[in-house]
This record gives sequence, structure tokens and C-alpha cells, in this order.
Amino acid sequence: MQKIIHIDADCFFAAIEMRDDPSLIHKPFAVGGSAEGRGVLTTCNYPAREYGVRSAMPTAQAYRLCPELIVAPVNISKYRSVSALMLDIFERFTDVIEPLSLDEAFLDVTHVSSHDGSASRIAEAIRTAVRDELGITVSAGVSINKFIAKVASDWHKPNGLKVVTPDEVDGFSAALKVRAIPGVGPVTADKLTRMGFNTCRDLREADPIRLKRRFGSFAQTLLERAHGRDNRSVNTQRIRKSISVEHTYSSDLGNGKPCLDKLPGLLEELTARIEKTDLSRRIRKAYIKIKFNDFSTTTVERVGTAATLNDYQELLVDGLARRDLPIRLLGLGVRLDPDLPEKFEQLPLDIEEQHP
Ligand code: TTP
Ligand code: MG
Repeated sequence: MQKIIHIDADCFFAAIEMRDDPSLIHKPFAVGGSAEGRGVLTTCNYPAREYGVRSAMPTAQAYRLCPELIVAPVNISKYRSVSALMLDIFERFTDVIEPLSLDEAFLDVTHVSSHDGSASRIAEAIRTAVRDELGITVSAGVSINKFIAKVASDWHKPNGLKVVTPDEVDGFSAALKVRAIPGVGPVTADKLTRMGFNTCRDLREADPIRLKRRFGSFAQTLLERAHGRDNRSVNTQRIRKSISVEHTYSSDLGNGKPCLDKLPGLLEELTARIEKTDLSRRIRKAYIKIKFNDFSTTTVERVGTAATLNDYQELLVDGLARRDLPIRLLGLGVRLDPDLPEKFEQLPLDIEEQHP
């Protein structure tokens, strides 16, 4: 049986802006284009949602619902970098990750042995790491397949965790409205309701032939989801560019020997990760990452380096010299060759003939 976690950040773009300007936290706040420029909102915080303000709403309309709404412009490169850091955190827990958007991903933790192999505890550890290191909250759903995990991550939003155990899947899915099934938009939901199917429990009783006539190949999916079933696997198409480990220390390390003393332990962890991923032949160079206690971050990397203690010591000494401050976080990593993964290497040889 699979163990799947679905993670979705809470009011993602707005959360990042609130982190950077905490005076916005308790005020209705949104991120989007200006009303004058006929802009729309990308998202808004939860206080703004109480006024009925929503994603994709024209900003002018949002002001009518909530005149005191504060709207900040979209800073997509900032959100992209937070998204990349979030993925780095996920990668500490599992290699089987399918990002769905900037703020959302499926993680398969079926074969993860840390946290006693408990998917719920892994999900909590991820939520804590994201909150502590990135200053935003994420909600998580944990279950035996993608469908249930995704529905569950919305259950206790914001900043919530919902676990649907194998025993609970049947009852949990039966009670869902048909609209909760991915792919069922307002039009399909309306059709299903008019056929008498409001919940997944109703849908389970549907005549498969009638359903097929109405919805074609989607009928099969509808019936599976109605029973809480979903056999899709987590699809890791991302091409890995690096492998790394990092550690945030509960009290800051002195700038110097205390940091060097941490290297052997970190390297051991990194080596274990490299061995697990079977990507060692693609290592191009080593790098270290340092976060000082003023939260500034620096990385040091150099061609010709490898994942050896000696190379990391030299890189670390260079990095520590950049600021005379105590250290909050240390990371070791290797950059990988931009080789394509194996499955891309198996392209048919007559590919040029197919695309003259
Ligand atoms: P969502 O996860 O859909 O929304 P959210 O994270 O803002 O709020 P929630 O707490 O309900 O999950 O989308 C993630 C980000 O994608 C969102 O912060 C902004 C962006 N986005 C748009 O730019 N346009 C849109 O229409 C939507 C829905 C989201
Ligand atoms: Mg979100």
C-alpha cells in the first residue's frame, strides 16, 4: 500500500509578502494587479477571504467587497525562489516528489524509513521545517493514494494536517461531494447532480453503462474515485540538479572550528543520500551553503571539487570568511551533470525521421 503526502501552501503568494511585512498579517491583504490597470488578484490572505475576496477576482471588484483591502504587486521571482527552497526541504525526506505548481506537490513516502516510517510524522516534520526555515505555513493531507491525500490537504486548511487512515478511506470518500473529484468542474458536477448523484456514495450505485454513455472514458475514473481508489503513482519527472543535506542548528555555531567540526557528520549524511539516489556518476562539483545568524545566505562552489572532506573543508573556510557572524545553518551538496535521466536517453534512434 502506498503512503502519499499532498502538501499545499496556505495563501502562498500572500503568505510570503506577509512574512516580509508582518504588519499585513491581520489586515485584509491580496497580491495582484492594480484596479486602475484592470488587474486581477492572484490570491489573498484569510482575513480578506472573510469579505468574499478570492483568487482570480478583478481587483476593482475586490475593493468593492472590501474597501480597506491592501494589494501588493506580484513578485513572481521571489515566489519561485521560495518554491525551490520548499522543494529542497521535501527532498530531505523523499526522492519521490511530483510538484504540481509553485506551492503544491505530491510526495511518496512508502519506502521512507525515517520517523519510524510514519507518513503522518513525516508530514508534520515537513510542515515544521517549512514554517521554521521559510516563515510560511503549509497544509498537508496524508493517505494511501493521491486522490484522498489531495482532498485531505484542504480539510484543515490553513496550517492543518489531515490523515485518512486505510480504514477510514471508504467512509471518507463515500461522504465526499462529487465536485471533490479532480476533473469534475461545475458543468460535470451539475450533470451528475441532475442524474441524482450528489455524493460519492450515490455515485457508487450508478449504472456503469449509463455513466460511460454520458461521460465516456472519464466514467471509469469517476467510479474509482467514488470508491476512494486511485492507482496513479507519484510521477517524478524533475531532472535533479543537485543532491544536498543541510542542518539548522538550535543554537548558532561560532564562526570557525565549531562549523568545521560539523562537516564529517554532514558528509556522512550526504554520502548516504548520494548512494541511495544512484546518481554518483553525474557529480560535477561540490558546494557548501552557509546561513549566518542575520539570515543572509552564501554558497561556495568550485570546479574540480568532489564530495570529500578535504574539499568541503576548503570551501567552508572560504565561506566563513565572507561574514564575521555566527552560523545558523550549514549545508553540503553536489551539483550534478545536466545529463538527462535514463528514460530520456532511450529515445528512439529514428527520432529525426519522425520530425523531418
Ligand atoms: P492555491 O494553492 O490555489 O491558493 P493559495 O495558496 O493562495 O491559497 P490556499 O491557502 O487556498 O491554498 O495557489 C497557489 C498560488 O498560485 C497562489 O498563492 C497564487 C497563485 N495563483 C494565481 O496566480 N492565480 C490563481 O487563479 C490561483 C488560484 C492561484
Ligand atoms: Mg496553496
